[in-house]
Amino acid sequence: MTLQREILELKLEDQFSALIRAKYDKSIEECSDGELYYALLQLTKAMMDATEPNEGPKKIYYISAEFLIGKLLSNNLINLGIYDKLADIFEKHGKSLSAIEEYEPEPSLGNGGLGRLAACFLDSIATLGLPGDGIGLNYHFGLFKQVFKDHKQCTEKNEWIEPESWLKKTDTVFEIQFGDRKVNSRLYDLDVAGYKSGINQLHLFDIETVDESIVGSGSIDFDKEEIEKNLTLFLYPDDSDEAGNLLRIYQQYFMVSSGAQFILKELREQKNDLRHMYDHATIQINDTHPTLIIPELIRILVEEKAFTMDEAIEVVSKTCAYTNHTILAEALEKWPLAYLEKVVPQLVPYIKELDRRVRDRFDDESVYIIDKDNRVHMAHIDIHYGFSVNGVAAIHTEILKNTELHQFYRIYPEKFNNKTNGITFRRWLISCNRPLTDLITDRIGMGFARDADELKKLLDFKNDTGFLDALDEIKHRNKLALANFLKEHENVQVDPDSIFDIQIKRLHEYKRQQMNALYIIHKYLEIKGGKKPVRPITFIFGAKAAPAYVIAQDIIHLLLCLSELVNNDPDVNEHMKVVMVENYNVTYAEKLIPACDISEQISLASKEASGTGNMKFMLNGAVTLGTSDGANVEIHELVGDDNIYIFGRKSEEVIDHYAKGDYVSKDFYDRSDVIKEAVDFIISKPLLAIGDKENLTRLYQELLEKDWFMTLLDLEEYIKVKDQALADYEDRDSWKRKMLVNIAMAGFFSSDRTIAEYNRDIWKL
Ligand code: 26V
Repeated sequence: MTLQREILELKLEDQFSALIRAKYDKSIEECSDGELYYALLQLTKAMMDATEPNEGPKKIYYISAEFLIGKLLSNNLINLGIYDKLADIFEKHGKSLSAIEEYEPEPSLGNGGLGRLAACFLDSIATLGLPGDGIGLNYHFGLFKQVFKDHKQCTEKNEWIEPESWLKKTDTVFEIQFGDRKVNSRLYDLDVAGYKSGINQLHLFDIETVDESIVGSGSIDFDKEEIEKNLTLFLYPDDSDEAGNLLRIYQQYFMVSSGAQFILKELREQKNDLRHMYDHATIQINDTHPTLIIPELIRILVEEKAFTMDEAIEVVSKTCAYTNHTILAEALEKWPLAYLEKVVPQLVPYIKELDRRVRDRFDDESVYIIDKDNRVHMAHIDIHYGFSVNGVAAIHTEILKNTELHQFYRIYPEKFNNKTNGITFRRWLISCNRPLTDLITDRIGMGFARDADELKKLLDFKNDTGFLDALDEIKHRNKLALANFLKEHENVQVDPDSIFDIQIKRLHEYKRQQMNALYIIHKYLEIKGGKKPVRPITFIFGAKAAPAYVIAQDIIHLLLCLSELVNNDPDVNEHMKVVMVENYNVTYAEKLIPACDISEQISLASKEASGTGNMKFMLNGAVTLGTSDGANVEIHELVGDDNIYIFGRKSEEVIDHYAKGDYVSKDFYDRSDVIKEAVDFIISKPLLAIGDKENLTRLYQELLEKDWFMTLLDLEEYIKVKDQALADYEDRDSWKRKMLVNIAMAGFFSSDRTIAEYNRDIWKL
């Protein structure tokens, strides 16, 4: 150890010891892990406070309904460059930093990929030293916490805000107007530390009169009409009735009006000319939830800043850019004009004016903002009145241009661009997989933490058996750690020598967890029939389903019933296990991903805009089993045929089936004994003995009579290719090489690259 490092370490240790002496009057040894966590929280916040902010003449505001930030301690320590030092200090005192990290509650300010992407982007924006803040809402309970009862998903509130937390209460308060009622929005800030770089902020707005007590314990029910009390309690409150829909609009307007006022305040403080707002700010609209910021800004400029309508529209259109994250029709928001009239009547004349101008210019109903049923198409506002429209993976952007948004592409070809998603390697490698990080650093240094392309240097070790064995050993160690965790948390014993096959993502029919379930049934029946796999397989799932999404609930039920059946069947349970983890979240992902052998990315081609889990798995040495969908296509191009398992119909064929309406699932069922056997098993005696007849029968019928996401179309090929992957796993040397190639080629998927592209093409900071 160099003298300088020794002094630095001493200083940090002294600093920390003094802090806990003052806080608890104890030594490190005497503190509990919980106490150490709160002390570290305080130290880290103080250090971030003392770090320079990223500044510059222009700033990006990333506005999003979701920021799935996960726990922050480990990431902040890494980015401040003190993680290793602290880990050593704690070890010296008989404590473990990873045990201390467990004390942090995980905020659930997001649902899935869209929210996690926003969090990765904040990390990369700060790391690249760009001035850029997030704007969102401070949900007190966030997305629900999932618990399983009777093989079904139940929902509870997820409390995460403690008296001491990362949130910093500010003095900034804005007035928000809903018709003739006014409420106050208070700003809370979270520091976002870049990797060995400056600090940015995540601005989370909260209604001042919020009242957590209106929600009972262990429940997520509350009075949807008590806006003053409920507005910032939950992310995506149930919208199956009018009150729920109105609440979502209240939330959206609260977010954008707070955001707009905040941005204008910053511009004013910096004495920037609002007439050139676009020279000082870009607002990146993350999916359509924040779309109302466009009419809101126009309204403010016209009513309070003496702009003409033409001027306001021009300035705002040059400031706002839109990212599309899905082509699923049900996710493209369309609010009834009548609802907007109820919640934000002051915006309605502006929305009508924006629509009128579109109608003046184009004689094509499909691009109107307000349709013939008086519904407002949020994405259409973004596309007409923003300067950039981007998709999130190459194939997704092509589908937007050629199919989904083709009418718009014809009008505005120059607005469309692709920005393939990425992930921050600080969290998804350095923080979640220390052993692998150490191995990589040992061979190629730490440069990849800033320049992810340096991972390619690992290709030099393709024939180095020492390195390949070390990789394999690390994978095994991570599997063992996960097995221990699953024993403790899910009460299931899995074999660390088995193949870990993992599918973790939101539950949705298009992601086809049900296809994986049918494979499991197929394997189960094979084993029952005497055909044993060479090596045991552990199938792991993690997924939350929207409470009102009936078929998704049925799929969860099937998975939980299968796990009960398989894990307790002595003929089978030595050869396979099925685990559905409870309350899958970012923290869980950080434990599952480093331990994965096969990464399941099996969406129906054309439906998964990008996926980002696929990138995280690849980076941690898992091999993808996937369709030609989203970023899988780009992973395939990078690693080549030998290092990925691709199956299933291509997007063109799928889109063609939708256009012709000629997919009939029953035909596939009738034609194949394998399919028939697997599907019939859903309503077989052994499963009905465990599960609920209503749920299982409904799912069975759905697959036979509708199967909108074409599970049966790809099932046979899925079984074939998955069996091939499992067989190939036995050629250990070749599999280790596949792992290596996946890690080495993952550099492209660093969110630093994605953000550099956003900056180059859209933000121009
Ligand atoms: C839609 C809905 C509709 C029902 C209520 C809740 C809810 C919440 C969010 C959304 C929008 C979903 C958009 C989304 O999450 N897209 C995902 O974005 C990821 C980041 O770009 C991408 O990797 C995933 O492929 C894409 O599904």
